[in-house]
Parts: sequence; structure tokens; C-alpha cells
Amino acid sequence: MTRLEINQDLNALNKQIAAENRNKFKSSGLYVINMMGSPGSGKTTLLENILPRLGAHLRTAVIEGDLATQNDALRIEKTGVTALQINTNGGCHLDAKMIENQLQKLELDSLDLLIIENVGNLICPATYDLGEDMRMVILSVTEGEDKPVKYPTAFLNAHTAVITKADLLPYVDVDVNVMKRYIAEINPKVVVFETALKNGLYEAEQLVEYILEQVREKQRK
Ligand SMILES: Nc1nc2c(ncn2[C@@H]2O[C@H](COP(=O)(O)OP(=O)(O)OP(=O)(O)O)[C@@H](O)[C@H]2O)c(=O)[nH]1
Ligand SMILES: [Mg+2]
Repeated sequence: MTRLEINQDLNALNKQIAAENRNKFKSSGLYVINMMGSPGSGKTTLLENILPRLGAHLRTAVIEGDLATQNDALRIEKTGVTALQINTNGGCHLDAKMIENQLQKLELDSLDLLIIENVGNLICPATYDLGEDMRMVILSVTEGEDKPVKYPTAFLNAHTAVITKADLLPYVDVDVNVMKRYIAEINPKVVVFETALKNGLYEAEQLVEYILEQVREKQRK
């Protein structure tokens, strides 16, 4: 068997398990977000800030994906939200089977929202369906305004994008409007939010409202 055939088989298997995950989520009325972005783009910091706000309305759990350490799960648990840590031991993305393995540890029927923080990487996670409802890309201003066009795959498949660290804009040579225009060129349907969690929240409140609307819409169906 050639390498291409093996990859195709693995991709087909991932899609099948992702579809099974999606069915489980649907029957439990559970909304799932797959959050992805480069290492250090601010994924866990964003979660630390929005989870207490979401927690006022929704029962939420988090799955953290990292090559190593429990660091991010420990950070999330400090907010009072259950967090399960997956260590990929070198793997640059989560796959549907890794998520399936965690689901038995959660009472899906007692949850409204599951947020999966994928392994820090702007490339690998973009092509692996986990069974999620929303694909959210996190991009910090310090990465440079051209990243959406240089790494388009994540944005092509995304529903939302969060531009983080806007408080650092005065210190970097980045035009956030150009960054937003690039995202729109790749995928005009992406809903974009701008946050700056170190120095005022910017659009974090709107992001929370948007997530709440999406969860309620799924629960109505
Ligand atoms: N100034 C500023 N710093 C931020 C902001 N958001 C995150 N940071 C900092 O950026 C660094 C990385 O943040 P994390 O939240 O750990 O990033 P991450 O995307 O979860 O990283 P990985 O899980 O390792 O991929 C930390 O030192 C944060 O304090 C922000 O809005 N403004
Ligand atoms: Mg993190």
C-alpha cells in the first residue's frame, strides 16, 4: 500500500469517527467548538476570560490538547470548569478518536457546551474533523497581518476567528484592518471578533453573546 492510500484510509476513518461523535453530540443537545491557532496565540487566556461569563448561562466542559504537560487543563480548572487534558506526545493535532476516548469521562447529557482547545498549530488541526459545530481560529496580532493568506486552510474551514492581543497593536507593525481583510478574502463567511484580554476586553462580550446564540439555536432544533 502506498503512503497516499494509507493517508486516505486514515482520513476516511477520522471522518467516520467524527460523524459518530457528531451524532452523540446531537442526541445530547451538546454544542461543540473546536478552537485552533498557533502556539501562544492566546487560546487558553481567551478561555480563562470567557468561561466565567459563559458559565452564568451554560454547563460547559473543556478538552485541552497539547504535546505535553497538564498546564492548560490546570489553568481551566481554576475557573471552576471541568477540563480533560490530552497529551499527543508529539502529534501536532487532535483527531476524532482522541475526542471519542474522552467522551466516556463526561456526562454529555448534563452539558450544553464542550470547547476543545486543539494543539497549538495553525496548519495540522485544520484538516481533522472532530465532530464539532463551530471551528474557531485564534490569531494574535503579533503573528503578522499576512498569516490568513499564508496559512489559508484553517480560515477556509472556519466559522469564527478571534484576533487576540489587540492591546499590543501600538507596539507591532500590523494593521488589524488588513488582517481582517485577508481573512475575508479567504472566507467572507467567517465572523471575526477582536479581543485584548490584558487591557480591557474589546469584543469578548460580543463573542460570548454569539456563542450563546449558536448554542441556543442548536438546542431549539
Ligand atoms: N498582551 C496580551 N497578552 C496576551 C493576550 N492573550 C494572551 N496573552 C499572553 O500570551 C501568552 C500565551 O497565551 P496562552 O493563552 O497560553 O496561549 P495558547 O494559545 O493557549 O498557547 P498554547 O496552548 O501553548 O498553544 C501568555 O503569556 C498570555 O498571557 C492578550 O490579549 N494580550
Ligand atoms: Mg493553551
